[in-house]
Amino acid sequence: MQMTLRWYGKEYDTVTLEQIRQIPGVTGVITTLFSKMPGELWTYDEIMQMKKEVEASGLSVAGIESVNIHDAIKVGTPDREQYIDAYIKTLENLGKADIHMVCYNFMPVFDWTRTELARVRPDGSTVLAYTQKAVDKIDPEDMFGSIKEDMNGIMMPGWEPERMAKIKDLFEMYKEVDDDKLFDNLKYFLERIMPVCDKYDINMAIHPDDPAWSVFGLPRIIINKPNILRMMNMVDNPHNGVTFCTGSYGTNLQNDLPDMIRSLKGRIHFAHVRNLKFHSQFDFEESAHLSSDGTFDMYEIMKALYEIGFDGPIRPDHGRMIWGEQAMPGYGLYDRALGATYLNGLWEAIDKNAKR
Ligand SMILES: [Mn+2]
Repeated sequence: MQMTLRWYGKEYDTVTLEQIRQIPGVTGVITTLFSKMPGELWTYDEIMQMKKEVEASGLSVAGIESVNIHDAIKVGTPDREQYIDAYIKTLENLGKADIHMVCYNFMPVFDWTRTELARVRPDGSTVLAYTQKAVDKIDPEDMFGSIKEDMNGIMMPGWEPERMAKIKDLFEMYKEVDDDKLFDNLKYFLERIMPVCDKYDINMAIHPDDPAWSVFGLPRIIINKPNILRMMNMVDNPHNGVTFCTGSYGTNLQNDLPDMIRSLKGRIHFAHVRNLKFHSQFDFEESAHLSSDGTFDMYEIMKALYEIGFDGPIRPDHGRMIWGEQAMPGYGLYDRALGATYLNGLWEAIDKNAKR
């Protein structure tokens, strides 16, 4: 595996490449062209400019998170063709730039849903949190309002004001889309892009829906083992793979994370590893990475990744906000650096034990 950190680009991120480079064992970043709207073409020159900047700091671009999918593709409207064509062109440009992993998601309307971006924990740290009760009480539009207020003026992926201004229209678009239709539209998209992925050896890594169940009545499909195996089988190409995000699949306590990892051998192209602390089945917060601080056994998760021969990029996922840091919620430097170090420690122990 290659340990990485997510980096949004110097205009958007409070963390610098120089800081990331000083985290022991972190050799690459997962980045994006953050100003691009879903459906917009990424030119070769723009990609190379970003890549050169990263490489000048001594790090590599280990992959892209994300190239976002336009709603027309998810809904399956006739104008999806132009957006798929643009997506293919973007993949081609990434391939030419020698970038071979692309994370994306197929979530309708919202990228992810949390009800609090700064829940205070007993130790004074703040974390992202989710309570179903809060979601059941509010309107999706109010949801956007409250999230926006909590962002410290920082734009967050999937919650771009331009998109959220049209939230009513977005819900209207998805009215006729159920789980099966969403699967069909995903299959159509994947079949169209697989030839360019084969040509340039690009691993597509779908990110699970977060939380892993339907919110606000919208369909959600990338949520559990049967659904993800259905997706792997419906387009049976090794380039059709997943981002294994423990914090997202883990929102559903029915999901056995190490078992899911083992069932996806050869198809996990990217891993997000973080822990959650559950207070009840539908009330959880994003704890520190350490097993004892949350609900998941991080050793078993890393061991399952090790045992399937996972060799892609991995990153600590959202971190707590600690030591007075001001950053995009979940994306500060300090706690993610602690997370990377902890995950590297687990990996070293597992590796040495296996070779003994
Ligand atoms: Mn994730």
